[in-house]
Amino acid sequence: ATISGALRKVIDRGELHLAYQPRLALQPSRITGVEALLRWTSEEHGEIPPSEFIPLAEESGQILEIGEWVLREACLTLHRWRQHGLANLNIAVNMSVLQLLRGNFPEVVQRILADTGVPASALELELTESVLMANAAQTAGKLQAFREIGVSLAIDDFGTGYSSLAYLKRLPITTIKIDKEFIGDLSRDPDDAAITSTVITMAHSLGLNVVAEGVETQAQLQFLRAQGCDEIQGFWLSRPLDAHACLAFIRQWG
Ligand code: G
Ligand code: G
Ligand code: MN
Ligand code: NA
Repeated sequence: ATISGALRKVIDRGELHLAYQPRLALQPSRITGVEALLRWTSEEHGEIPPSEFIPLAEESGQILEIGEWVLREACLTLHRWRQHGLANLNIAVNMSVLQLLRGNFPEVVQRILADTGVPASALELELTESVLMANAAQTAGKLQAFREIGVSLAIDDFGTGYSSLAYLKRLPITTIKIDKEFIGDLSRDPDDAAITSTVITMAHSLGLNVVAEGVETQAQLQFLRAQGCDEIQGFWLSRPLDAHACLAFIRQWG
């Protein structure tokens, strides 16, 4: 079958799983949570990256079913970890705009939280900047429903799309995730350093939490700490890990 054909049976065949990437707060230094990242190992086609199959699932509408599977699986894992001594751990889940625009998604989220025993305050939903801004008028109202449930909302890949600052103020978001494109060149490119420190300052003045993605080196970490960045993610801390390895990693971090 084609990749699209194989995708149609992906849940029934149990070919999806999640990887988890830890997220570190800088002051004081502690692991605050993980981001759940979807993985597909197709029996027929091998590993297929999400950048390839998520657009297909969005085209077919199957992203709704897959997104629900991701959210449930992520919450089940988090609940297990919270019961095993990591009671304050949070989870961030990537969300497609199609899920957001679907009318009843807040209820779906609420049901999954109730079913799995995860408090709303432990869940953050990530939406990409480009998608949020392209649908800003439509999405602002939808986002409010999630805030009313008590989940946090992050703008992912910040800096790669275009953001109207007016919308940043108006959207009921809680977190900005600075795209790894800016972090990667921090030490070499003064423009990237200027953009990053400006985004941090601006986000803080709007009362938002700032996460830097794609942190790979000690030098990047030191720059971000000096600029008052709240949290980091990236290979410097850890690659995305399977659930078992991620739990062990968080435990040994202390
Ligand atoms: O981890 P990785 O580089 O493979 O992720 C690639 C992209 O896929 C990222 O932009 C990430 O936001 C997206 N992605 C990962 N998991 C999910 C998911 O569960 N749902 C959606 N909609 N996107 C995801
Ligand atoms: O778009 P989103 O932020 O959801 O996607 C996260 C993606 O970034 C994942 O594919 C993940 O594997 C990747 N990633 C996480 N940390 C690093 C890093 O330090 N360097 C690079 N190059 N990629 C990273
Ligand atoms: Mn993300
Ligand atoms: Na990102």
